[in-house]
Amino acid sequence: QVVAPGAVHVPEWLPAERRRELVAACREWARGPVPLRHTVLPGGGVMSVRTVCLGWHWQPYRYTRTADDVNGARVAALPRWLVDLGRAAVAEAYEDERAAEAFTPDTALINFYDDAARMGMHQDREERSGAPVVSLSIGATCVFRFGNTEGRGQPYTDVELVSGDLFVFGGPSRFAFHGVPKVYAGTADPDAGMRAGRLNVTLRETGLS
Ligand code: MD5
Ligand code: FE
Repeated sequence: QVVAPGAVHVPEWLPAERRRELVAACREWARGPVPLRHTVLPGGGVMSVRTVCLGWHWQPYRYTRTADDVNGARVAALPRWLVDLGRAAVAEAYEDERAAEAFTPDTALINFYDDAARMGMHQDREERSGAPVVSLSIGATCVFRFGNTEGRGQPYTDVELVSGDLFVFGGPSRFAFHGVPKVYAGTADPDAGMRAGRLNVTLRETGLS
């Protein structure tokens, strides 16, 4: 389950009940105060995933408190229970209670993929923190492409992520290129309340105040 130094995959970590809770919460956050939307890139491209944020609002390529690229509203707060879930995730992946206690996420990016959505290879570089990123996947199975820190191409490792999987990216893996080249249709997770598509929740420290 250690894919690379600092990159740890824990298959089916979230039990069905926690998956259901998270899906229900994401449905509420998707309604507002900032609605789930396709992010528009500076070059005019539109991302195929739909995103909603908590704590801080991610836009290419910075974090803001208000969604001035959507409706101007301030994003919802990151709830304490999600911070605790993130700490439990770090404890599980790294088997390191100190690293878990030190993890203080202040934002969540929630991405919804329909069966046709993809995410191109990119680095997450907007954060001003060396803290790990916690990634939770629910719903349809996808191919997650975990690359290197030099560029978008080879070498990379393709990992299938299924509903309930946890992935933690820290240390030397924190700034690796990564993407989601494929979501498998027909792999929904009705036990989690997902009839179609994939939900990914990432917990991060922005290092901003
Ligand atoms: C996803 N989201 O499945 C992924 C999970 C994003 C994004 O990529 O930017 O919203 S987060 C995967 C991730 C985060 C930080 C570092 C690394 C992977 N990595 O080093 O591979 O929707
Ligand atoms: Fe990313």
